[in-house]
Amino acid sequence: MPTVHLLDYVAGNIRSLVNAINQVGYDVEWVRSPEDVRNADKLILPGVGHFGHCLSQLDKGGFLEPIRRHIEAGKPFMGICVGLQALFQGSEEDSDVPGLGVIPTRIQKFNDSSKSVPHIGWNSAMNTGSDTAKVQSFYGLRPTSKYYYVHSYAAPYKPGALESEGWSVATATYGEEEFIGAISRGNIFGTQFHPEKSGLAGLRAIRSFLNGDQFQSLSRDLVAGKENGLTRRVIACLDVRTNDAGDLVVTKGDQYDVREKDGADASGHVRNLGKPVDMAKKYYEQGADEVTFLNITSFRNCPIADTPMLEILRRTSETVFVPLTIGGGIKDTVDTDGTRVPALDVATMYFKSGADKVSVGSDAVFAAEDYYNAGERLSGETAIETISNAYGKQAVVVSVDPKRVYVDKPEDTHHHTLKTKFPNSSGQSYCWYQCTVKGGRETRDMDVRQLVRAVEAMGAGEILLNCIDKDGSNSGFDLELINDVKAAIKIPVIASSGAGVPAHFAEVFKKTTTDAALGAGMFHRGEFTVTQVKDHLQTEGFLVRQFEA
Ligand code: 1PR
Repeated sequence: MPTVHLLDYVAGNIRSLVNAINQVGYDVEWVRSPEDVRNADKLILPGVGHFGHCLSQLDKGGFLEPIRRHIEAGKPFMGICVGLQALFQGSEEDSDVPGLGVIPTRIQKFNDSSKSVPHIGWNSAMNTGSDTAKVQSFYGLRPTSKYYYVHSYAAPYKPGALESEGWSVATATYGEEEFIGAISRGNIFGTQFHPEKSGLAGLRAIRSFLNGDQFQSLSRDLVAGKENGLTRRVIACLDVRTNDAGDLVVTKGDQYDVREKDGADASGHVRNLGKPVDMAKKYYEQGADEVTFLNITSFRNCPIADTPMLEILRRTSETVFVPLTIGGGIKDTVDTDGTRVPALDVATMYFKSGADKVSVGSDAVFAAEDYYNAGERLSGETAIETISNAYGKQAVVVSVDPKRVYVDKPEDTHHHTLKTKFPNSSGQSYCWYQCTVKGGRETRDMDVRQLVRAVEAMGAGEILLNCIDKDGSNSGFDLELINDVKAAIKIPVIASSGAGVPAHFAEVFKKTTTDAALGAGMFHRGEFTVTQVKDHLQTEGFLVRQFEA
């Protein structure tokens, strides 16, 4: 197999990139020293997290000069995400640390006054020349394709400026901001998106770069119907646990109770809806924009390094090229031999096995309690902070499991209430959302707004907003809860719990400003496919990404 050199200079999820490179027929040779860069023919510089941290690490390792020389020598170079940003002069994220300066402008933060930041999801990489009669694309990028982005900083696009210097540019638009999604000149290719997480469209970009296939003319039908912008993100969630026979299965509860209690099988057994790896692949091929695994029991009886979820991630990431999130048990832990394993190390094992994000549940509630008890001071030691600092905030999701608590009037509780359109059977029409831990088994004296604000301050990048009352109900999302949480924070929110039909997805995108929506039971029971949800959203006028075969 031909090879490509890969520079893994910060801890990151490199596994999915390696899988993607293998998938398109190349082997990876690791760059361990500056000397390896000098010997490289094709070089890929991936990057996640903080610009300043990445660039200083490269500098400290003595890599910057060899990279510069590699580029100047005209050898193929590809930068991904912060690897692309490294090509610029510098970044607002850390103005003390210079970039390589190959592109004479600076990276800036997205404006978060009117939209969620980070920008997470599937957006365009649309060649800026694509309106002309003959459309020339670079490295297999197509105006009709969508690519997976996750970042808070980007290079703003100024029409014509870089093109006049010989650069080919493809852009994406987020809110009112148009920014550089991909760029190329001569031997250089950079993508702000993650091609390794962008399905077949991303694999095509990697393959084109590795094969040296820089320019292609596109037929008009590949350009027709193009629409720049972020698509509505649809996520498939798999709750995974061991059943009574000891097998790892995808299950699904009603209000978090996963045992059969009625119908033909009223056995009280754990519901078995299928095998995790097979189901993840099925949803990927139906067009799921992300797949989330929640380990809803923590397999405490085996060493952490042998946790079955690690194997599930390894196998899934070989064939599923969209972001994978793993939740359940992300916290400081004591291993079976008594060794203390910090949450960061637990997360690292998952990242190395193919996860792109970890989802913190119960531990986030405990950390938020400590945060308020300390007068809203950060300790720097929580799972959220340590993982976010090491891997970037985009890698940390907080999964929230709230439950409605009804009261007669707001003064009856010190928690934030809302007036609901759905009073309870006693006629109470105010409610607050109480946080729970341990899969909803224990309630805490904290409301959902307190929790999301605290975890945003700690560096969480996204909220997975479940609702125990709605879980498994097929009655639609809790729109009141979603709007209430969205109003409290800037980071993206994934609406979860209650989806029963495709119209529920259209409803949540119409009536709330949620950034993404997640379904579980309706997909697992085979009632609807992800494709049907996307088709419905498209009919309703929403921009979606369809699976590219
Ligand atoms: O506390 O960090 O170990 O994390 C445990 C994780 O497992 C949390 O994310 C928690 O939400 C989840 N969890 C724990 N117990 C259950 C359970 O069901 N017994 N599942 C559970 C949570 C909720 C959603 C579900 C949606 C959509 N599952 O993920 O998929 O409600 O369902 P629907 O579309 O069918 O209505 P920690």
